[in-house]
Amino acid sequence: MGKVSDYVKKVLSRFGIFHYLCIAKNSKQSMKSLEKTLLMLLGLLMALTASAQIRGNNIVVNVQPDHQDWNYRVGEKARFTVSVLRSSTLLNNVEVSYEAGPEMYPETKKTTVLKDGTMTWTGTMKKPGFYRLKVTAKVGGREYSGACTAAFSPEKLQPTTICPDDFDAFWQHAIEESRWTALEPTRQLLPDRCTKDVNVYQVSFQNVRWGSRTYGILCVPVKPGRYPALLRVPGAGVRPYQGDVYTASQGAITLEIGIHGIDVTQPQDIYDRLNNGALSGYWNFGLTSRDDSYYKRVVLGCIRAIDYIEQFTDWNGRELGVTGSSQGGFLTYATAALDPRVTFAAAVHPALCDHTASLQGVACGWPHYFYWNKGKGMEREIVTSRYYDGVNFARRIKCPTWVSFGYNDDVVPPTTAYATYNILTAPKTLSVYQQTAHFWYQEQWDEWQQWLLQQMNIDNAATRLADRLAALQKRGYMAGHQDDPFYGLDWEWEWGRSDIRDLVGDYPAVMGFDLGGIEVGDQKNLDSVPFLRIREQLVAHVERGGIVTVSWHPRNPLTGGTAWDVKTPGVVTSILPGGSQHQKFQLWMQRVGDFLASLKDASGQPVPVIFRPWHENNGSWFWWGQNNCTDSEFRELWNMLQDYLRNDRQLHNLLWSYSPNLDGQWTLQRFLARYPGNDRVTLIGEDAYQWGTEQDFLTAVSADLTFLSAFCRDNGKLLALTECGLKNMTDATWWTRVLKPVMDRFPISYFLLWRNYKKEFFGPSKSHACGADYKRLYEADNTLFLNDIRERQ
Ligand code: BMA
Repeated sequence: MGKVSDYVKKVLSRFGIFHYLCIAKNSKQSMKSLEKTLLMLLGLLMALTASAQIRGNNIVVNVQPDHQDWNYRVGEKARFTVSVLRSSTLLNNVEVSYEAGPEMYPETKKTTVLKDGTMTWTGTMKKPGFYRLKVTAKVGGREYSGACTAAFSPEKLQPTTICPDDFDAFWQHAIEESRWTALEPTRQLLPDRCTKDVNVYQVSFQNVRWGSRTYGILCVPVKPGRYPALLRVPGAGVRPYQGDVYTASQGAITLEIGIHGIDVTQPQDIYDRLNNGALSGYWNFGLTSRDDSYYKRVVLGCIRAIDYIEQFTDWNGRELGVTGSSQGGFLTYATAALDPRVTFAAAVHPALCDHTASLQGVACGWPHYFYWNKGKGMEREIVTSRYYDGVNFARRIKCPTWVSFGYNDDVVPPTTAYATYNILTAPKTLSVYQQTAHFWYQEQWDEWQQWLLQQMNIDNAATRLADRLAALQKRGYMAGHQDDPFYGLDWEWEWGRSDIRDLVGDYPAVMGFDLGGIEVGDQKNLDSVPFLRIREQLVAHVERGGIVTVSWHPRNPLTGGTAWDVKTPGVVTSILPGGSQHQKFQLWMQRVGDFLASLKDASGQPVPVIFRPWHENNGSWFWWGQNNCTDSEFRELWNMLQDYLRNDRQLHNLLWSYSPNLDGQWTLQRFLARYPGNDRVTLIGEDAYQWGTEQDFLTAVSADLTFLSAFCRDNGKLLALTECGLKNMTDATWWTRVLKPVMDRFPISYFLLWRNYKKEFFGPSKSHACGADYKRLYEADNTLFLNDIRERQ
């Protein structure tokens, strides 16, 4: 039964029915008849899955704009072509009525007969907004509608809603007051809904006063662990909930709550009666006072839900998101704005935004409080609405936010959704699906799921790479080489060539590349490799099943010198917020971000990259090194780059590697002084060269790997030698005699030999005496090259 329920919800959602139900168009419309239809449809869908299905209409009204993205500039003319089609061909002598004009304020309403089933229409707007042409054809006693809503400079739309001065004080006080009531949570297992991977419970907790409870469905992965969490807030309506078993099965705790303070597992019939009885039009309840508003308890219930999640010992203490559509979009904005514990938010066609727009003759958010009545005699309601306007919440959000809606939405006007999006100052992503009305497209649903999983660090390119590295590590350690496909000891720029492949017949499993120089807009990196070539070879290696790592030797932003220019103190200080070079460094980060964002495979998917900036920071030869900045400055530096790439640029293909230099004397305290934190690092690698005697190297590297491997084991991190080598291979048996025995003792993921630059080389070559020893390394059972890691991909 559990599976069936989940399936039902998925089916409903995918067919857009769920969201149709989320909002009855207005309070006058009977939810009951809608839900009856729903149940019929559902029965039909399930009955028909094995046989023929009913899908779509044979008659279609198509309204097509002349701009593919449906976007126009103010004053520009949008030309629409209408076609009424039967079996994909134009229908003759069809009667249509149409209305055209700014959204919710049509200027033209006409009826006409289309001789050949087609007509054109031109519309424009003098100020930013949305212009809709809606056409309804009458054929055989039935009505068929189609619409197209063109956007005019939508990025310039601004909401009308005023923010009360005491908005924050009101909500802070309300939250504090609600916390005087203990949560006193209850949890009841729903055995018939559990799956082999997910335990499903009905839970409840007190929200704003004794006895007033929020109910919901909690889904928790069966496998013990610490998981990210997702709060799902509902669309409008009164109904039971199934919970989000699907997301939970991917490795997350999910809590889907209802808002009405009642059990969420009863038969539909009970909710129908409430919906038509005591809760009918609940969105209008208490509109005359901010303290009486129905939504006050609802919003506070969402905050208490976060209080509740925070107590879970199986929550990982990091990712905590909120998402919902329609009324749930509004609640998403409210929760993310009021609660700093929320780390990401996704709002789909968010309702309750910009209530007062209609007072200025502009489309206003659902439930269109001041549309028909034009706000006459409703001063108190207008004041109240400002405390419950998605716009005033959106302004306050700080976490990454994903927003999606359709231009054809006739419940939540895109005018309000876009204006609210524009007011967001948080890192934000807009994904428009022009043609959807108040429902979802499959692609939109998938994109939303994917975004949520990425925010929770589940199933993104970097997580998949981490899993792969962990699995490969059990079989041995991978061989790596910097700049492998560009040049070697006695060749350069030969397509497909590699010193390692020349010698052993296979590419190294890991290839390293460096971005030094990209920050200043150079075409080639500090070692004269064109960035175009780096992108091409990096992607090629991933496409052939290999693994890539990227380092960055940025120039000195204060002096203009190289990464090794450490004569002038205060370089890190100068680029942190408030520093003289801060702005310049923003541009440098932007260029790095542009390059990393461009690393996509042939199907357009981001390729996973082990990214290891600010390496060797425990030495003092780089401007970010030990004596060149304080510990806290270093961590600020790390966070500034990571937050920019992760949050502002939304790059989820980077596996972050913290990569200090061979030290020999690590203590936990010293290591932690600069360590960015477990939530910021996936792989810890050391750069370990033998610059001095073999004995000194062995002593130091053994001590370091003993320390680091224990740290990695205790903190769930991967371990690697992110750079290593013996300059110019002055000892032809160094690899198997010195390096290999050490590596054999530790759970190392890979070792990366630095580049084969003629004057300073670290890798093997067929033309050098060390080649024979490297072959022995290749032949060992526990060394992995490209073919070894490719075959089991
Ligand atoms: C160093 C040397 C330099 C090179 C730099 C960045 O260790 O190999 O020649 O410029 O790495 O790759």
